[in-house]
Amino acid sequence: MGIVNVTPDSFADGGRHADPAAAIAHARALRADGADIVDVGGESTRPGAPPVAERDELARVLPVVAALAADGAIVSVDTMKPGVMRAAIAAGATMVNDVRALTAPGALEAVADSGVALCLMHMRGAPRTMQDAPEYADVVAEVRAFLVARAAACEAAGIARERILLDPGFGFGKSLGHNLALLHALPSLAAAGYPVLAGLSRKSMLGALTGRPVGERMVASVAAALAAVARGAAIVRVHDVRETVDALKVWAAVDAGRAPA
Ligand code: 9MG
Repeated sequence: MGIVNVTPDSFADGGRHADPAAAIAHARALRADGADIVDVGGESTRPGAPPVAERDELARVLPVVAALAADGAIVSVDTMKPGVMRAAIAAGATMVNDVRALTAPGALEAVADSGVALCLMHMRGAPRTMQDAPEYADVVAEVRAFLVARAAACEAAGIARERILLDPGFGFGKSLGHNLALLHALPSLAAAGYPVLAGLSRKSMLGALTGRPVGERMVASVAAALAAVARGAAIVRVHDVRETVDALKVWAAVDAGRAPA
């Protein structure tokens, strides 16, 4: 999954694809590099990010979603707002990626009324405050229980199990230790029976491990993506699609022990 931020303030590429034409060109390049899905977002979720009005978010994402869907791309919309979910689905998005796991009023219904896929992510708190000393008694058990409960709520609302993915939400209200515990324990989340999506690309946990600023975390991001796939992730959400695809090809061939067909 390639990341397309149509925002002026995302942490890793803020402003570079802020207008729809630049975002469309970027998404097309990510597809050419091997992205199977493009995730289009119009509101930054980086720690401390201010909220964006629905009207502004719609103006950012809808032209991008529509153009990519017309290309035949699998388009995911990264949003917490039910109104944006509905409009993006009408414009051709076939997946909703919600960092609030459909907890906003009306979000469950917006997705249940459609046939699209859904990523439920765990976040402790809200983007503005989530990194203020997050605490857990058992981060792995708590994140897993939250996600499984949200998936059950979605299924009860009529969303078929096959449409649901789970994501532990690396960096969303978690310390470095929490993030590493979750990555190490990814197989236990995968054992819940839903495909797992992992987003580690360029995140501050990689800066903490390597000492590198955000613009120099590509190698660490590729290593993290490989680690996530090796531990059961079905989808990795990344900025550096070409490098990640290359690394995954090598890893998959070694894992299979034979040349690709
Ligand atoms: C929007 N967004 C930013 N980071 C993310 C992550 O790790 N997972 C998902 N699903 N979305 C994310």
